Amino acid sequence: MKENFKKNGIVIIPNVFDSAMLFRLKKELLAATKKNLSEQKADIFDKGMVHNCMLHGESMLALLDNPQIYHYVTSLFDTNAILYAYQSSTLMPHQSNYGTRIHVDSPRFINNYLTNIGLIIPLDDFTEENGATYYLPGSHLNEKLPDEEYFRKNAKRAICKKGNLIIFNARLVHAAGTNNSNQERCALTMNFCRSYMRQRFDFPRLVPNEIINKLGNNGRQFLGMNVRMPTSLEEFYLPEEQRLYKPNQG
Ligand SMILES: O=C(O)CCC(=O)C(=O)O
Repeated sequence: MKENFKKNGIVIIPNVFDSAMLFRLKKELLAATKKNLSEQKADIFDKGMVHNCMLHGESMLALLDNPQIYHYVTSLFDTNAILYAYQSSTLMPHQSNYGTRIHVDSPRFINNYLTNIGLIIPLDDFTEENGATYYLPGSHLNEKLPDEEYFRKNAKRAICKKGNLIIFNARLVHAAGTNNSNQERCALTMNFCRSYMRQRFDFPRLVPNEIINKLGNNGRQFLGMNVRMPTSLEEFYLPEEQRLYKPNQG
């Protein structure tokens, strides 16, 4: 698996999430999407996308503590990894979304060094018809992105079942498809970065304490709770067990 991940920039792990959990996740995501669509400004670039999914339901929050996610992120990437972003990538019937453009999820290219890792959690089967992700195997090894024609000709599809977990190097060139079916194609996406990088949102400040308190150690690590910066000398000199920037974070 590790070799495939290194060579192709992507692996698909079967049977990670059971149907009861998928049911709950999809219900929470659809409710959050509906609420979002009624509240979002009309002209934002990623309309329909739910950001910061940990705020929108117990099951989506609990994914931050999921032992399988922790296992794959820490073994394929970094034991001190933190969450860069946690959002949705749903394709409504007969629609595409912001992810449909050909893109990479990290603008930085450092030869032979992984800065971010991406997860796609399909909450519906990914099929050719409903917009399964396109990706170009091995493209994470190049700084330059291919042109549209080359990508479209050589891209593969991440055809897989709901409950599978798609893990990819954030430099892999990919694109969501277009959903040509009559049902929505729901998915959650997470992106993890190194512990010394900045997150897309300041999660330790953004997520209310009562939600953070529901997380275990792994979820707290992902949220960035071990690498918070002191805002005063008082916070800097806190006793070891209360330190905001914990030791040994890489
Ligand atoms: O929804 C998809 O198929 C792709 C998602 C995507 O492009 C992303 O996570 O960056």
